[in-house]
Amino acid sequence: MTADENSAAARRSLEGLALGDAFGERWFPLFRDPRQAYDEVRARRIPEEPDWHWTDDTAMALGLLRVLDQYGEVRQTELALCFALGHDADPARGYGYGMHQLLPRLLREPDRWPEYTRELFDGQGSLGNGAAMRAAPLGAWFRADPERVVEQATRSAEVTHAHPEGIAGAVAVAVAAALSAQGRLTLGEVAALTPDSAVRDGLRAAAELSFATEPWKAADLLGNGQRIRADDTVPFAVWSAARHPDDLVAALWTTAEGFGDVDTTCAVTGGIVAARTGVDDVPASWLSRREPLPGAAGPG
Ligand code: F2R
Ligand code: MG
Repeated sequence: MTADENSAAARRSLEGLALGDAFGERWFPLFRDPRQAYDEVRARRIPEEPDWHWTDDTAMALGLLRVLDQYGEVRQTELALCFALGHDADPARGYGYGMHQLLPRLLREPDRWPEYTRELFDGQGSLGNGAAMRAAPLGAWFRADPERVVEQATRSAEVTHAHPEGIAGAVAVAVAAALSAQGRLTLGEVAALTPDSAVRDGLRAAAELSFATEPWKAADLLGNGQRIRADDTVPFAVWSAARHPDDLVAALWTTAEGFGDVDTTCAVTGGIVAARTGVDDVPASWLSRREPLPGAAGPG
């Protein structure tokens, strides 16, 4: 595979990640009336707002893709600086608490990421879903080599998420996107390549869960990201992707039905499924609403 092919594969995934992020984010205001929000999702009525803005999920995925485009692999200090620059340019994209602590420090001293990242959350490091939410395009990039997917996803996560659960979430999502890009996504294989962790336990539970299960029920069993942790976010989002591996819109509706951290669950699902489908079959009414990505004339 050439660098251009890898970049194009990652970009397809990124388009779906950003679509899921922006679509999912629009549901938060409706959560004030959960019954109405649920009815809207069940009726498959898209949020009416004309502008669906993407959030930190997309901002950080853009940073990661920029490093891959420049170096062809994860360079950790460069990635730390890229994330910090993205945060500095627009800190109001809904970043997690830990990232607001970490990224301004990395802007000044990006090479000290091992120490600063470890200091978060009383020295445990972050186990948030933030390393997972940005990892799908990386999986698409390295899709031909599963071991490299695992190694590069680990390196991409370590820059912000020192806790093993945060890292496992990123590995799982990157592996799922790589398998999706090759048309052979299964929850069992994602679990097999994910390090021993609560994330992997959740993926194994997801592998046992029939795709006939109602999405709200699946989210109830697997977690819907409400705790913003990798282990309560990744299993349901990957289950939704595996339920609709060839249909991005159906996958996003399934994920939205779980509610919870819906920008991030939808970003994860979107990035995984779009690694296979791209966004060509997404209705224009969705694509025209999504905030464009930098460096692109429009989604596609
Ligand atoms: N910030 C949010 N969502 C809240 C707002 C949602 C909505 N827009 C609204 O209007 O209501 N989303 C963003 O944060 C998530 C990514 O988080 P990330 O990057 O992992 O950040 P952080 O702060 O490191 O971790 C997230 C939370 O996880 C818990 N946590 C992490 N490590 C922990 C530890 N070692 N022990 C205990 N808890 C830990 C904390 O609660 C962190 O704040 C995405 O959803 C993104 O979109
Ligand atoms: Mg977000």
